[in-house]
Amino acid sequence: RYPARLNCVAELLDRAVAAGAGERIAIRSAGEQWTYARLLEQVDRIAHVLRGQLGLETGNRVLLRGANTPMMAAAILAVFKAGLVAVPTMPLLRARELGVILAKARVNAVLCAASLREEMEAAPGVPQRVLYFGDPAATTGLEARMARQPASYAPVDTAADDVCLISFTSGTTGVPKGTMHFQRDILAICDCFPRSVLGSRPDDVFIGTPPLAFTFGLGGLLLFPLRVGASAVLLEKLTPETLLAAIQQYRATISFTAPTFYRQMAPLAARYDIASLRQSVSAGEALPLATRDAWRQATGLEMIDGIGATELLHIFISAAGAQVRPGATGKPVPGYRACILGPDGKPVGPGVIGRLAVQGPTGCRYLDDERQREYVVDGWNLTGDAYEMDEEGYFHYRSRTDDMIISAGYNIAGPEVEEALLRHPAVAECGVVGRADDERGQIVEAHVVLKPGHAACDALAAELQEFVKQQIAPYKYPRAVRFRAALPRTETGKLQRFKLRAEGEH
Ligand code: 3SK
Repeated sequence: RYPARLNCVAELLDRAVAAGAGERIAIRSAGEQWTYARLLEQVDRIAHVLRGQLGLETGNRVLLRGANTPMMAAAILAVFKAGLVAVPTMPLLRARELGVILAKARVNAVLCAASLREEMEAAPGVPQRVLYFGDPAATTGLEARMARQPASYAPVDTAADDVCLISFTSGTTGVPKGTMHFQRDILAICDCFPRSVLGSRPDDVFIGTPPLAFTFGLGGLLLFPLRVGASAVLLEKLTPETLLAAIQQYRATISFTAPTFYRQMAPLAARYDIASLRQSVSAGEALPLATRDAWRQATGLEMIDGIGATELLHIFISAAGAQVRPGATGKPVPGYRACILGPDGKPVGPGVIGRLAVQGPTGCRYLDDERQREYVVDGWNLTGDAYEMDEEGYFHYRSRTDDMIISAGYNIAGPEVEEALLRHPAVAECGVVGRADDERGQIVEAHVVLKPGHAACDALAAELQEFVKQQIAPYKYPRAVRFRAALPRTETGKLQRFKLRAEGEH
């Protein structure tokens, strides 16, 4: 329960500094270190620029664009604190995609990293109020204006249910949707998963790859650390090698990244001293058992798997430590409830695959989008995932509901076939989809990226088919195997199966 009037940054930052945390490190990045006091001052100066100089009013929307840097973090927090609405965007978005967001969110102003200026300027419908940051030579940029502002700013007296964030998701279907979140939602995600599953502490050092523009990164790399007085490491353009090196360098204790990244880091981990790491959180995509095993063998760490959604802001089913059951995502995070619905919309019991339905302190509010009626039904959020609950109340991921392949009357979950393929030593990545077939309705089609040193050929395709048949029910084996150099993914790393399906139709 939160009070009716609430400003999330007053709770996360002003309160920490007032309580004496000013000299603690809030953010580390390449070549920079910001204390809580410095972060607060930067946030306050930006808030003055937004309200005083740009003349923005409560509820106005500010598009934010930048890599994971202290300035990007400060800009997001300043927007919240000033009673405005942050519309963070992925650094990789192109001008046309930015134009869609600018129009849909009716953006009033833009704060953008100077390094991303070109694409921003090329976007259709850019508002007049645009400021760039991160260019030390600029005399008219955000920093120059900040320098002329007072060093402190009183938080705007916002209501707990004032919208402060519109987070866009292109999801895995490619059509962007804006999800609106309240001031209180920002605190709610900090008080659920990190508190009850992660067990975050003031001495923690959070690190990882998700962009701050993705709510997985916003929570894990900014909000969660602030809530407990811990510190975050914000780094740009991480690779598996550089993330391992950064964990070593910053003595990071909690990592946030996607399963594919852990899979790529596992064989390299022995080259680095990452003994400081105590928790590794995997989300963004289903965690294959093979990846969990590889990471455990390489590091001794049992990963924390979690399912989250931009619509619900962060992770709502997960498990850590002794609660982990490999193969299951976990149980509803305390504060959330979940059940499985059958085709008639009624809850089904253990052992039956159905649609995952979730309720909790956060939930889906699409901005002006008809799909709201499909996502929230009778107060339950239908995430689009097919899950199964076991007798112990653990939730097991099966597939996205639209990724179920129906072949000759069999229901086949694409991720289960992917999981089997990933166990083959030649397979780096794969995506499995249904392909229309006259005889069987659909057949299972595997798109496979090979590890270096393995050549695509018919013999290897046949070997992979046989390999799958040895591990799971033979009717699930991929009747078609296509080798490719890379898989299509969203900016947040999710596999775009709709693109794999579309490719085969041409
Ligand atoms: O979209 C997701 O998969 C996700 C995972 C964890 C936290 C937040 C999100 C949006």
